Amino acid sequence: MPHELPPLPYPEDALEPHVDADTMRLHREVHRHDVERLNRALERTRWADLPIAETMARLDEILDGPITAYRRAKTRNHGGSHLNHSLLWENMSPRGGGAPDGPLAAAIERDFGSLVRCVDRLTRAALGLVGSGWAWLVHDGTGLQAVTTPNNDTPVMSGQTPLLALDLWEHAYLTRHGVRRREHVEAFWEVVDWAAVAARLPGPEVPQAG
Ligand code: MN3
Repeated sequence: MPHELPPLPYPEDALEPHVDADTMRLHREVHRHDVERLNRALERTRWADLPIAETMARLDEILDGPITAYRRAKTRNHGGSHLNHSLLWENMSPRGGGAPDGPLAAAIERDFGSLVRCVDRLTRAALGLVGSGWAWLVHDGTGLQAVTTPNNDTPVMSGQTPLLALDLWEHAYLTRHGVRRREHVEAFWEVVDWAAVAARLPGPEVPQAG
């Protein structure tokens, strides 16, 4: 079964005025093209049917051998795009914004001091990234971190659990904001679906018996 563009969980204009419909249409096309190119890269290989998160987590192990260097590079880029964008759509909602509660609020308080400081750390990371890439709220196994990845690299490649994805490629904001990445980042905070972010938080470790 080839990879498929996941349906958008809301209409393309649902995030107006924070994310405009033209940007969303272009952005969905970017994702669609990357899914097509990912499928071409994996065609007739034994890893074509793996879930994309598993492929990205096991990239070196799965795409082994000198003749697969081209496929590995293509899979890293287009597979990362597919995984990252799939998370991005779920991270946003017309009912977004506001503040998290429950275990996510507690974890943010513990690891950043407050939601304001968490958002500030992520914003500064996003504005500090040179070139195309992503900013992330991740869980690293012990706590939350604000990190960035270049290009379409994804935190699962280094064993981290991505909770929140912020797209910093120019296609995500050029239409609406020109080169003003800060405007794009500030608009993003208005549509973040904190409940969806919280749902990705790993549960407490269950001690292994004997
Ligand atoms: Mn994008």
